[in-house]
Amino acid sequence: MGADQATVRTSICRACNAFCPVDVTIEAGQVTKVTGNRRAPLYRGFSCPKGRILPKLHNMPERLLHSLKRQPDGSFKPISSADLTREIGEKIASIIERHGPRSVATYLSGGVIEQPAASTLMISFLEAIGSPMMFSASTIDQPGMNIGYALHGRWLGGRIKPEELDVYVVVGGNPINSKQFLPQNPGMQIKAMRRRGAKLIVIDPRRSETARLADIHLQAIPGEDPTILAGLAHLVIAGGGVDEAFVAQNAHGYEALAEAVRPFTPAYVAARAGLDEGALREAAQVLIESEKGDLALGTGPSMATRGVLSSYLALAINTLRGFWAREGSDAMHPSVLLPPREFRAQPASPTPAWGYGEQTRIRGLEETPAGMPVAALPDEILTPGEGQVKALFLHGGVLNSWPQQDKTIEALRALDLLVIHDTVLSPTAKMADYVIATRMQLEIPAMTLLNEMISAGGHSGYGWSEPFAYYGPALVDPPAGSDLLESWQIYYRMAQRLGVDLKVVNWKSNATNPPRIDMTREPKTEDLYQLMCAGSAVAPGEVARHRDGKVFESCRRRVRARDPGCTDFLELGNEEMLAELHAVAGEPPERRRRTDSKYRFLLIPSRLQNSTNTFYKPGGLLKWSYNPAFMNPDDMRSLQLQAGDSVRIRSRHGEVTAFVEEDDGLRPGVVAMMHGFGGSPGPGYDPRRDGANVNQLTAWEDDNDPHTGMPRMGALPVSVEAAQAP
Ligand SMILES: Nc1nc2c(c(=O)[nH]1)N[C@H]1C(S)=C(S)[C@@H](COP(=O)(O)OP(=O)(O)OC[C@H]3O[C@@H](n4cnc5c(=O)[nH]c(N)nc54)[C@H](O)[C@@H]3O)O[C@H]1N2
Ligand SMILES: Nc1nc2c(c(=O)[nH]1)N[C@H]1C(S)=C(S)[C@@H](COP(=O)(O)OP(=O)(O)OC[C@H]3O[C@@H](n4cnc5c(=O)[nH]c(N)nc54)[C@H](O)[C@@H]3O)O[C@H]1N2
Ligand code: SF4
Ligand SMILES: [Mo]
Repeated sequence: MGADQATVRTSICRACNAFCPVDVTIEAGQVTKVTGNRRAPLYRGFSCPKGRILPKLHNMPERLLHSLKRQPDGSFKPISSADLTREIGEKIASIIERHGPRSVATYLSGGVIEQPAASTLMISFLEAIGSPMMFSASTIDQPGMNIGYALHGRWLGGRIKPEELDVYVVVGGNPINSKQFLPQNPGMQIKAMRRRGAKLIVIDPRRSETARLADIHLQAIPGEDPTILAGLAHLVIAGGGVDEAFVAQNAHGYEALAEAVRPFTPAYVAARAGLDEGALREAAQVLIESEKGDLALGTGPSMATRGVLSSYLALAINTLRGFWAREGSDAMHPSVLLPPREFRAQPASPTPAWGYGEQTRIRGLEETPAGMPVAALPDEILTPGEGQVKALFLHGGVLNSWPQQDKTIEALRALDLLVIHDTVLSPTAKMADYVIATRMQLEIPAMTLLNEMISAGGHSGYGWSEPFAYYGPALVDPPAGSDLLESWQIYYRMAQRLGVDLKVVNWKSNATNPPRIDMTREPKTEDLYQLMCAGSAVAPGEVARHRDGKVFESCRRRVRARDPGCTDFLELGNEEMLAELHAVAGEPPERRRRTDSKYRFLLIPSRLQNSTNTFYKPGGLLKWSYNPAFMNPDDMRSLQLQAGDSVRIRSRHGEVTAFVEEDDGLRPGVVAMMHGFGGSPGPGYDPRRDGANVNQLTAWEDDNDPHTGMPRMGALPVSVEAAQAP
C-alpha cells in the first residue's frame, strides 16, 4: 500500500461526552476526514459538525506543538517535555515542603474527556501526597444531581430505559444540542420515543431544539423550576397519581412532602411561573397516566439557583409515581468496561450530603457528594494562612467558566505555580506559568469507560442504556517535530520525583484494593487503561476486537427481586429541602427574582450546538464567532434594536458588550447567551471576534447555595441597552 494511499479506520469522537463512533480517513499519516460510522450500533451513523471537523482541529495552525514556559517579561518560550516535567516536579516538591500538601490543588473539567487516564492519575497523585484539594466543574454544573441522590436515596434498580418510557420530562436541558441525556443520536431517540406514543414534556423559557419536538412545552419564567416541580407533585398527589403501594413499601416522609407542596396549587404555580394553567394540568395528567416515566434535569434549573431543591423534587416525583426500574426489567447503564454491577428493585437509604467531609476555610463551604466546592477555590488561593493553595493544575478554561471573572484573574495571578493542560494558547493558558501541550484525541487510545463511570456515579444523562462499549488504539502520531504529553504523564512524573506510589483510582470508585502502577518504568497509556478496567465485565482486549463498538448481550442485567431483609428507604420528606420549599412558598416572587425597572431582563444560559464550553469554537462552524445575546423580537423592537446591533448588558455585578440576535422562540423578558466565550480580557480583546464572557456578570456571593457555594448563574437580572457608537 502506498504511503499516500488513504486508509479508513474507526474510533470514537471525544469532542463531547456522546462518544459517537466514527470512521477516520488517514492519508500520509494525517487525519483527513471524519464521518459517523454507519456500521456501529445504536447511533445510526450520527455525527455532528464538531466531530466532522476533527481533521482540521488536529492540524490547526494555532495548535501547540511544544509546551510553553512563561518568561519573566510575560512572554512564552517553548520548553521540552523533559525540562517541563523536571521543573514542575522541583517546584511542587518545594511548595509541598514549605506549605504542606494542601497547598496543591487540581481542577478537573471538560479537558479530560479525551484523556481518561488523566483524572485517574490526578486523583491518585493527590491521595499519595495527602492533598484533599481536588476540585471539578461538578459544583458549578449540576451539583444537585449527586446531592439530590444523597438526600433522597437511590433506587438500586436504576432509572427506566428511555426506550421503555411513556413520558420523559426534560427540565432545562437541551439534549439535541448538548447530548446530555439521550446522548446517542438524541433526535433519533426522541422521534422513536414519540412514534411509540410516548410523550415528551419540556420545561424551558426557550423553545429549544428539544422543546420543538415536545408534546408539551412549558415555557416558564427562568428560575421557577422548584415552583413548577412542586406544582407537578401537588397535582400528582391531588389527581390520585401517587403509586401508593410503591411509596408505602419504599419511601418515608410522604405526608411531609404532601403538606409542603400543598400551597403550590395550579393557579399559584401558573401565575408565578408565567404558565398556562391548562398546560400545567395537562403535563401532570400525562405523568399520572403514564406507567413508566422519568424526569431529567439539565443545567438550566441548576444555574438558576436552588438546583439542589429542583433535583430533589424531580427525584421525589419519580418516587411518587414509582418511576424506577422494577423487578425483571432490563437495567439501564449495565457495566461493560466497569466491573459487573447488579441491579435490585429496592432502595438504598439517604447518605450524608454535608457535614461529613473536608471543610474549606471559606464561607463555611465544604465537600459534598458533588466534590470540593469550586466556589471556595479562589479564596483558598487568596486567603493567607495554613493550607493556603499555592499551586494549581487546570484541566479547564476557568477564566471564562468560573463565576466572577475578576476574582478568577486575581486568584490565578496570586498562585506560586499555575499549570494548565491545553492544545492552544487559550485565554486561561495565557495566565499560566507552564502550558503542557497535550496530544489530541485521535493521537490517544480511546475507550468508553469514562461515561460508564459518570453514569454509575449518578448522572443519568451520560452513558448507554444498552451495554455498549468501544476500545481502540490511537490512530495517528502527533504532528512531526512536536513534543507533546498526555495529561496523566505530569502526575506520574511528579509522583516519581517525590518518591510516592500511584494506584489506579477510578473516579467515584470504591474499589478496596486498587491496582498499583509500576513507578520504575513509565507505563504506556494502554497499560493504564488495562488497569483502569481491572475486573471489567468484558476484557478490554475483547472489546477492542469489535472495531465498530458493540452491544455486549452478555452484559445485559435484569433488575433482580428485592432482598426480603431490605429496610432501606427513599426519603420524600428531607427537612432541609422542605424548609427551602416552604421559603419558596412564602416569598414574594418579585423580590426573589430581583428584576426591577432598571434590571428588566433575566439572563439565562443556553448552549450552542457547535461550541463546547470554553474550548471548541471551530472557525467555520459557528454562524457568528461570538456568542449572540438572543432576545425575543418584541423586546428588541421595544429597545429599537436590530439583529447584529451592539448592546451593553449590565448586571448588578458587571457589564459586557454583546450583539443581539432574534429568537422568536424565547420567552419575552429573557436574554439567552452561552458561557465560555470572551477571549482574553485586555487591550487585544474584541467582543465581535471573541464574544462576551457572561461570567463578568456573575458573582460568587450572589444568592449562593449554602453548601456548594454555587451562585446565581442563570435567571440573572440584567439591563440591556444599545451600545454607544464607538
Ligand atoms: N455563566 C456560566 N458559567 C458556566 C456555565 C454556564 O452555563 N453559565 N456552565 C458551567 C459548566 S456546566 C461547566 S462543565 C464549565 C465548563 O468550563 P470549564 O470547566 O472551563 O471546562 P472546559 O471549557 O470544558 O475546559 C476546556 C479546557 O480544558 C483545557 N484542557 C485540558 N486538557 C485538555 C485536553 O486534553 N484537550 C483539550 N482540548 N483541552 C484541554 C483547555 O484549556 C481547554 O480550553 O463551565 C461552567 N461555567
Ligand atoms: N454543544 C454543546 N454540548 C455540550 C456542551 C456545550 O458547551 N456545547 N457542554 C457540555 C456540558 S459541560 C454540560 S454540563 C451539558 C449541559 O447540557 P444541557 O443542560 O442540556 O445544556 P443546554 O443545552 O445549555 O440546555 C440548558 C437549557 O436550559 C434552559 N434554561 C435556562 N435557564 C433555565 C431555567 O431557569 N429553567 C429552565 N427550566 N430552563 C432553563 C435553556 O434555555 C437551555 O435550553 O452539555 C454538554 N454538552
Ligand atoms: S455529538 Fe458531535 S462532538 Fe459529540 S461525540 Fe458526537 S460527533 Fe463528537
Ligand atoms: Mo458542565
